[in-house]
Amino acid sequence: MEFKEEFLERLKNARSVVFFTGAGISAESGIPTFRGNEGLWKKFRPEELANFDAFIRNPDLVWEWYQYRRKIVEEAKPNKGHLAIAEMENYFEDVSVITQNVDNLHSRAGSTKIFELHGNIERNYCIDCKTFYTHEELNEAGGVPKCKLCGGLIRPDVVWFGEPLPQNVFSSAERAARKSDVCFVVGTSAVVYPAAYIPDSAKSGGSYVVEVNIEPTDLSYRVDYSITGKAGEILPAVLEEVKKLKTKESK
Ligand code: BJW
Ligand code: ZN
Repeated sequence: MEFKEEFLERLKNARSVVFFTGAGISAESGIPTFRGNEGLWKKFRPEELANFDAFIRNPDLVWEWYQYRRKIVEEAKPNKGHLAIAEMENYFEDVSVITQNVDNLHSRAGSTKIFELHGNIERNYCIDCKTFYTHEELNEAGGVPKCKLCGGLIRPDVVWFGEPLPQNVFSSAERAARKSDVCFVVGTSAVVYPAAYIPDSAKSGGSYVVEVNIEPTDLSYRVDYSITGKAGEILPAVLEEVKKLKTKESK
């Protein structure tokens, strides 16, 4: 695979690298994206399911939707894209993963510095007393579980529309993006805010922004380099280049 010379030069000199990821990076692990032809939203309308009011109106339905997705996630494995990102930690001083995904696959692939902007489907908490529950602690027979301490409804620890992102996570992610030398934007339509500001933060700090996607997005005209292709193919090829560049450097 041939890459632009300017990109290779920036990679060679980079100390700090950020990967900002979306649902597309997990597509090759068999997890449906949100807005593609096979997207999750095609089968379930987001306004019916991914907001707090919908949960209060019909908690069993929303809980069932997350149970269905949890099963897909549990059976999925990190793919070559996730693994290539994790391996980058061997070649750069500082690697951060800023993800919109709730599937935990970056962690399972071995990445160590991860900012989860939209939460994690493996965690749950009580909407009233905020006690956290792992999956094993919940009795899931018969719809949405109730809190053992106060009887409140248990919800997944994810960020729904109209809810704020975890503030400290988002500001740390913005800082990491701003100080990065190269920022990869992988498998996201970049239409959901404020997460979609991350590439702009990177750019404003002088980072070289590289998009990896199977098709053009709203962001494509604003990045330094747009690479068209599957994350599971492009990222391992980038890793191979990095290995070559970093070996040359040490000679
Ligand atoms: C591949 C591939 C392969 C496929 N290889 N590529 C302006 C500023 C701020 C906010 C707003 C704003 N305008 C509107 C808002 C409000 C709203 C918003 O952004 N709406 C827009 C949709 C219009 N934002 C919010 O409500 C956010 N909160 C907020 O603003 O709070 C304000 C507040 C402050 C103080 C108090 C109270 C409130 C919250 C947003 C939460 C989003 N949540 C979800 C659900 C998470 C839980 C769950 O998973 O169920 O997050 S929605 C969904 O979209 C999910 C995703 O993380 C997110 C992004 O989707 P993503 O990852 O980009 O996926 P897709 O499917 O869109 O794209 C996949 C891409 O992959 C495609 O491009 C493919 O081509 C590509 N691809 N295969 C490479 N193999
Ligand atoms: Zn409770």
